[in-house]
Amino acid sequence: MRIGIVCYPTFGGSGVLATELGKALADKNHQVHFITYQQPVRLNIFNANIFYHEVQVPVYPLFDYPPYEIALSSTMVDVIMNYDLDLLHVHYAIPHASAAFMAKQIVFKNTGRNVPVITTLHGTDITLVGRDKTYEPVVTFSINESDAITAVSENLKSETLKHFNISKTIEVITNFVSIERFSKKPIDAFKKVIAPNNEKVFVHASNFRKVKRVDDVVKIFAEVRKKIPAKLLMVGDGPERPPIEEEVRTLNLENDVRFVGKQDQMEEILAVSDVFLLPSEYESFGLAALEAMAAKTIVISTNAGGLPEINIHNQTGFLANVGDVTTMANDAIKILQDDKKLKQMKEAAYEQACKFDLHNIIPLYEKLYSRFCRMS
Ligand code: GMT
Repeated sequence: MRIGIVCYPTFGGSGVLATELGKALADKNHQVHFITYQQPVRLNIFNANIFYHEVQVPVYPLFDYPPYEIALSSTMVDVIMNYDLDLLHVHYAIPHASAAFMAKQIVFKNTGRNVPVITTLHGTDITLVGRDKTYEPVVTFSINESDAITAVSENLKSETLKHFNISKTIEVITNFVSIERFSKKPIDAFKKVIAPNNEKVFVHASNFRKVKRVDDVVKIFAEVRKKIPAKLLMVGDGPERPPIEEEVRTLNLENDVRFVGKQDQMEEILAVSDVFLLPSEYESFGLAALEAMAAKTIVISTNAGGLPEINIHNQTGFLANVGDVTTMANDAIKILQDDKKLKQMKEAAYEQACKFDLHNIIPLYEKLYSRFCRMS
């Protein structure tokens, strides 16, 4: 099939997932056309089946806010017509679903062809931004106008139905991980650099927004560090990073906490890690946690949103209420003092991640697409 994929090209989970989906589809001989304003970060390979179309947004002195959505719709129209796309799959509703609706109308008017649009809901497009009254009517309309709607977890499906007036079925197709990529053997030299005295390694990876409660990561680590020699790697970047760096200095933890910025080789970092911390206020799914589990790193997270659908309490890691840093720290201390149980949990985390291997999930998308296949 010839599939158009629209996503945010940044390090965010929806863009990562959409890019990995496109790469996996290309490996299965589908022709995949990425339509974004920048090369997606994980689109770092050459594959003859992958095309990248950059959305150009011309500036004009009149525009305080250049109309990105119009430029995006126009690029979609151009790619659909010139590459004869079979369907458009848009990730993150805002503004991709409404831009796709507009493109679909234009193509229909010009050619009489009804190009199917599939919208995948990812998280804050529903739970935070999308519910704001400045966006809600357009989000509701464009979700309902999609030919198919998918959500990345059962929790996100129910949140969508709770907060929006949705007249169509929402199908759950969970996020996935490449087990092959993330189950790398730890590189000893790398481990030595991070934890020269064989300290336990904690990792947190996110876009450092408020919803991630990054300050709780530091609070948990500070408690653990009082009892256990440990290091914390903070991966990623975002608005909360400067105050958190300040907090780390105030707590005199700067020798044990390293901010390593955005990283392409997450699998190498995760391979030498013991515990992934994700104390978020909300996660529709928690793709970063799933990648950690695939690398045999246990997850200590909140029980918010879709996290309990991947992280099983006392098996693959631990769950606690949002803000309960004491429980999260105590769980970490306990498990790190019990090497046998830690090893068992790491294996269980890996086994759980295998259920979400891309080879299990990609066929679900292909099956969905095939429902909209043209007969000719
Ligand atoms: O919704 C967001 O906050 C952005 C989005 C992203 O682009 O990073 O993250 C969401 O989608 C990911 C991929 O499906 C999920 O793994 C994240 O849990 C989800 N984030 C939230 O729900 C906060």
